[in-house]
Amino acid sequence: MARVFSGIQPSGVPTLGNYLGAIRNWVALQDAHDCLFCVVDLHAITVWQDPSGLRQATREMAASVMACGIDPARHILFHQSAVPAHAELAWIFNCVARLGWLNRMTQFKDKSGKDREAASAGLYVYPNLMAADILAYHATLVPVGDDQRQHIELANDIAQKFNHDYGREFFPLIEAAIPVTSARVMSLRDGTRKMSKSDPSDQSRINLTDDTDSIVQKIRKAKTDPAPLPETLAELEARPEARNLVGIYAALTEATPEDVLRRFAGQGFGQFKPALAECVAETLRPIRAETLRLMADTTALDAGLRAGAARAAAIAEPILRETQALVGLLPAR
Ligand code: AQP
Repeated sequence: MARVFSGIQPSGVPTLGNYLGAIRNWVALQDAHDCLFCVVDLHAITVWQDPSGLRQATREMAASVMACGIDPARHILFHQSAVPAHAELAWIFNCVARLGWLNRMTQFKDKSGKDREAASAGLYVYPNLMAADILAYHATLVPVGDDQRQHIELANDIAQKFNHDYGREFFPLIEAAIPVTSARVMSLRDGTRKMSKSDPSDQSRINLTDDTDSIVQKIRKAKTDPAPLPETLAELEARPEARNLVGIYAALTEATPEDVLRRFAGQGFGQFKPALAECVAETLRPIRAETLRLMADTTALDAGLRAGAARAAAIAEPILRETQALVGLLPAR
């Protein structure tokens, strides 16, 4: 059975984009796979995080993914920093990955922006840590959004180079599980930028913990245009905000954007937005309620994460020790 690894950064409250692009697919994978779900706090600190905010966000992320349907009894849910094998393997991968490979990573270019010199070294080597996250468990299936495809390719380059350099087929080939139906959800303020939990504007996103009033208000204020919805998808090409809202409705109702247009063609946003808001609110209502319930007992939440980490470490430790032996590092014990 393929082992699944997936991570999510506690860099804010999870958004509808994280849900439709990632968490919902994790839930679906649970039935047929052994899964590790990781709150990747070491990735989050590649950009500044307020320490108490990070603690809160780590718990909130764990609570949210459980509220979405991840089962920590059948699978493993933990926070990355509690399993030192991630950071230890990442160092070895820092020595395997080539600068030229990292220089091509578009996420670094996007996140470092114009002031690249001021970006952290951690942000630059982020893909090496991501490769370690996956390969520390010899996981072979990684459910991610389309934006992460390049990082999975890099992880495979690292694995192959390691296997070649040390003369053993030790790390397996990783496959990115990118669901065809998972639309990339874009910002509510700018249809050309992805919806992000770290966007400074709360109005740009739907948080999984937003209540119905906030959802209705955010969707009412979402940027659109005065034209009614067209009959074909091609006519939405130059209308990224409208395209995004149609895509969200389609993803939530498990329909195609074409189906949505067939239903709403000719109607303006005065009619479409309330229908969309209702659909989003319906989906998020039970998730929000369960997240709040879990967040009310942080002692239990922390204990659950630590127990998950112990189970994760039991898989990763032997793989790390073998990696170290292949590299020629003397055993610690
Ligand atoms: N807008 C999105 N649409 C579809 N999928 C998305 N994902 C993120 N945003 C969208 C998917 O969510 C998973 C976890 O993402 P992450 O938290 O590890 O990092 P990210 O992709 O950088 O997500 P954010 O919300 O934009 O975080 P910040 O603001 O910290 O950068 C990934 O599988 C991703 O594809």
